Amino acid sequence: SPIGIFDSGIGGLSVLRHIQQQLPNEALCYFADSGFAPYGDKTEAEIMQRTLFAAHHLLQHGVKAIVVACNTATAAAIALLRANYPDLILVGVEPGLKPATSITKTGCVGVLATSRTLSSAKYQALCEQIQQTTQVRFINQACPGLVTQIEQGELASEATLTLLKNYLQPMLQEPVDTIVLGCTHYPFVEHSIKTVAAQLRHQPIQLVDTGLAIAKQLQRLLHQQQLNNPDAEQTPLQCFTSSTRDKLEFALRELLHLTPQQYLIQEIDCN
Ligand code: DGN
Repeated sequence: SPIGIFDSGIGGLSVLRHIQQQLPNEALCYFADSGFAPYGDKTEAEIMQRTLFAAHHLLQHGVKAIVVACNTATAAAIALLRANYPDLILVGVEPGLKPATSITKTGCVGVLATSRTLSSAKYQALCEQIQQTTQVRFINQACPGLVTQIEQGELASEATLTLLKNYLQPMLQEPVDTIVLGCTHYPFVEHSIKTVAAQLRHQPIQLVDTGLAIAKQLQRLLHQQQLNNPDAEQTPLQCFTSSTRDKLEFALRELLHLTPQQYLIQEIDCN
């Protein structure tokens, strides 16, 4: 049976590509809730409802594990999912503050995420926990509008670069040397972030993406429960979207470099 992966849109594909590399034998099932993106401006209750919907849909397709490949949905709803599905392998994503803490030399780390993630109790608790044992300072920056740009395939347009400049300028006035990509959409604008950061500051900035760590954690859990697939499967990536297929198709081709034979897309009715 497949592994289910879910995000508010195409952002979770930045996690999916690591899962594909790390677990090449596994069949994957991806749910893009693009009809309801961005989650950043939804209420916590709405995000919980969407997350339950996505999990239910994936389970109907027989998944053996679910990766909530969205920081916003993880912060708002992973506890609810765990309570509803206590026996299911569930993996969430959260901003990579711990890896950033071990990388930074200046002790000052920038965090880019949605405002929902940054204001969540889960994120606040993570910051406090780290600050009890280290002197590292976190400079948080919410990035309204950035997920929408990425959903539209605008990875390096003038408008996206201007938005990034506005968000990076304040944190780069501090001695930040490491920036956490605290939203799964953001690795797709990694190149633009580096370009803009280099214009604002000459010292190199290290970016932290948690996709690989998530894939490894999933691998460990599958192994522990002996649910990993020992034989190579040649099934195409099965995708579902709550919006029209075009955005997702663009992302699969342009961002993951898949050929049309390697995926199937189904539009689903969410109401
Ligand atoms: N990819 C989601 C995340 O990691 O938070 C984006 C949330 C959103 O839709 N704004």
